[in-house]
Amino acid sequence: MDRTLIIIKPDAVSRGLIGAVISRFEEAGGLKLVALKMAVLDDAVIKDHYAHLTDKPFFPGLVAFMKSTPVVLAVLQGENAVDAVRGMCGPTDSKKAPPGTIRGDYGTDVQQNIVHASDSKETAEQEIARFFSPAELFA
Ligand code: DAT
Ligand code: MG
Repeated sequence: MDRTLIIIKPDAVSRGLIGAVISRFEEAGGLKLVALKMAVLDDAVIKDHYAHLTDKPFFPGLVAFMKSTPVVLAVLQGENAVDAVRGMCGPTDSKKAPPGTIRGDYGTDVQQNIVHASDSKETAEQEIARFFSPAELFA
């Protein structure tokens, strides 16, 4: 069983899509929610989370977007959860994401793409630890 972190981003939160996004993951075979909360992210945690992007020209806009509303943080567990969830999200750019993927069905563009999902098992464990204490994770 793998675990992966998702963040339901401000575009989805402000458009009332939290339930729709969570339903997609719950309805996909084997994925179980094992942690869930809302939070407003601060600059420091966004910088840690997107450390691979801090030198990109779009980074200041990404930070402003990610803290523009509360987000939903969740941990999903299931067989091959990291790859299964990434596949369900679709590619980063919503305009290139096929219908049937979450980004393809709900996303607007490359920034407003509804959902973050961890990209490897190692990243997932780091990201889960960034946002959840052990007591907030359920078996
Ligand atoms: P992903 O979210 O698919 O893992 P990533 O890690 O490369 O993609 O980028 C993280 C986020 O940064 C992405 O969801 C939205 C933003 N981003 C990436 N490339 C961008 C670009 N060219 N313009 C604006 N925002 C971008
Ligand atoms: Mg990424």
